[in-house]
Amino acid sequence: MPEFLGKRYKLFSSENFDEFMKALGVGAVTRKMGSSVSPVVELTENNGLYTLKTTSAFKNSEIKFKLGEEFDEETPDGRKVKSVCTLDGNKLIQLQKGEKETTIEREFTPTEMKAVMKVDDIVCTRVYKIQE
Ligand code: DKA
Repeated sequence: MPEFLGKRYKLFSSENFDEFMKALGVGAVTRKMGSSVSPVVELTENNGLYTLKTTSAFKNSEIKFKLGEEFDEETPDGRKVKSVCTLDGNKLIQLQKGEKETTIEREFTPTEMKAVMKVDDIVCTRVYKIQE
């Protein structure tokens, strides 16, 4: 079982998140809330069913998926999208299709998780540190 499953990673740094949310049409109040919190992210797996939990004072969200199988997702800001996740080594690659196409690549290491999120020509990078 990959070492990063079941570990909790807390947001440590964030670049371009406001621009990323703006490009997705997220309103000013939600952007402010979204930018002010440091979510904790945890990926677990049980019999091929993966759960990605994101917890923060603003919102808790959870997606459940099987690798390569499309599922319906409601994003923390309320967009309804079709998502598909694949795992490439220690990198979880999520493609979200809605009004816009978004990719979120989360690379897990024993000490941190780095999320690179792309929409249009915007690249947002968020680094999360492992919680002991
Ligand atoms: C995270 O996991 C952020 C995930 C991206 C959410 C997209 C828009 C959120 C608006 C509050 O840290």
